[in-house]
Amino acid sequence: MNPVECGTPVPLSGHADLIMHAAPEDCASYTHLPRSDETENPKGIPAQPWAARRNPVGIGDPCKEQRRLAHSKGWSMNRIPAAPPNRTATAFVVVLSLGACYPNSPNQPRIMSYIRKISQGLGCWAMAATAALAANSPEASSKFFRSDTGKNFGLKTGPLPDRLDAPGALRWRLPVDSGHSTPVLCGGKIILTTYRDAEKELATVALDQETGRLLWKQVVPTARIEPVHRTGNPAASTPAFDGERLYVFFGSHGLVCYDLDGKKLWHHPLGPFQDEFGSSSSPVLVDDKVILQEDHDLNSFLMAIDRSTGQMVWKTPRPDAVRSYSTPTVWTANGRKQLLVAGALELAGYDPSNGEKLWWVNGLARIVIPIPVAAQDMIYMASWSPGGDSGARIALESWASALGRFDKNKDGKLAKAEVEDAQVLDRFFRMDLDQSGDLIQKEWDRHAEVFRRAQNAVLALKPSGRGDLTEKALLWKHPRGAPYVATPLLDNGILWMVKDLGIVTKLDAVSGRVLSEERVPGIGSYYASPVTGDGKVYFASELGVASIVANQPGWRVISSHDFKEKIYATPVIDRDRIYIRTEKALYCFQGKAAGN
Ligand SMILES: [Ca+2]
Ligand SMILES: [Ca+2]
Repeated sequence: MNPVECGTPVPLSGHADLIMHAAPEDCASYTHLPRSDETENPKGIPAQPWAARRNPVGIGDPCKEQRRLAHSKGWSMNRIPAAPPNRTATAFVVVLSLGACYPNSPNQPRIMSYIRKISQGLGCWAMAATAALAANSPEASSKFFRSDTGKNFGLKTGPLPDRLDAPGALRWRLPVDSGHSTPVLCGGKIILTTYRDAEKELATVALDQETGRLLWKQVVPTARIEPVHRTGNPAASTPAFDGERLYVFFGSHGLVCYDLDGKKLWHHPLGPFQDEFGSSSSPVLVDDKVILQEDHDLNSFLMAIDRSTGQMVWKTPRPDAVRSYSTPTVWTANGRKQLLVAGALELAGYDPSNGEKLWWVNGLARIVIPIPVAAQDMIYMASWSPGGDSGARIALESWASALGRFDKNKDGKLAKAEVEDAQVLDRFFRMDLDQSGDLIQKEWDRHAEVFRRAQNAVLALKPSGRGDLTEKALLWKHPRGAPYVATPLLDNGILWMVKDLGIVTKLDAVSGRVLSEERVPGIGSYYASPVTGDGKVYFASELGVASIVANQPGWRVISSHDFKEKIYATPVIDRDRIYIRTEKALYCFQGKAAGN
């Protein structure tokens, strides 16, 4: 263990996969360890396919809502698009001009999320004070994205920094490989999944939570890396943790279980999934099972895997579910646990013991990325995707019309070479369910139906009973403010949401009343979900601007800091520290330091 030279990137013991870069004010605490995974990760092992999570693309993003709000507030609409807007709409009837808005904010990474184990009958971590025993267990003390079921981590956070650029606020910065997964804190370790593009290497790494030093790294053997969306990353799903074992999902490589020392316990192969954007949904835990939701173009399913053996317990097909990238939430209602599963157009409740679909509610977007937020007896579901806003809907023309325009050889099918419409070509892969290279009416109509039924909204639900609860369960519905990727934050009766352009909408969770519609300093897309602690809500934009807003009914921006490194992962708060993962590094900020 050698101290790292202050401020100098230093390759770790003979491998340059992780480099520690000591913050000058804290360099004495930096040490490094040799990697401990040599036996698990031999180079040249025959690899296997695996997939990653990636970002769905929608084609025209009308951005009407953003424009309306920006106009009313006098905001600038400037933003930096990741790609030129696609404005050609021919086969699709776009009932709204695309304007100068950002094209499509894809989805994120984000993805990710989780759940956690909670004391019986109580639904959320905020109640953990009543479950001291559970709170003392390793599992209960672990923290990862939405392990708090959407609430904050309780009352023990803080002090947290008011300014990330204040002197002493940065405890350490550690350059890490790319990845959109959210850091997992467990047993004094920070777990990350990573991807190195040059070597096509997918890995799970463990860092010391105090110092950031590398403890171990495990690489999964892969023959190929499946393509991801332009904003996606193969290391997108956030691991789950139960106090003893980590459950790491690498798309079509499947689910891998490690102990806290990095020893592989089992591997459950999965995929490949039919989805050119890959898979980003994250594993969640309930009872003795690991739950996975995989909604892709074909063969979507929800499944449970035995935590200890890696064997499948049950698998429930989701034949009507087209691609989406949400993650299930565990909800306890009337003393019974349910899996809340959000997919395209529909939120459903499943019995975790056997996978039975108990009820469902329609009214979701055509691509759903945020995860359900569960309160005690309420569920909040926000979803948005291009083409679902009232007055800005995208509709697919009829099959007869499309045939008339494109079917040059009059065989009743549309070959890719026949279609001259960019909007259809953009979606050709997902529409061509049998991957035959041409579209038939059944494939066309299925996609048209998804557009027809899509709704962008925030729903407050109180489901009770079985079957279709669309009408019965709805308490209120808000048509604006729903994010594309970032999961809402429910705290102290306020539902916080951040969507592209940095628009933050705060709703009264009981009534749905708008408390405020404002904008944080960072423009552009938002993939990271907001988190809260110590009276502050932290936001992070794709372009790397982190903003701190006072957690109060009124609106007050405390500070903003530009990392100048892209951010996709959701920050994690633990006591007086906040961990922020950028595309290049993991940062640990501390509120106790001088200057805060
Ligand atoms: Ca044809
Ligand atoms: Ca076909």
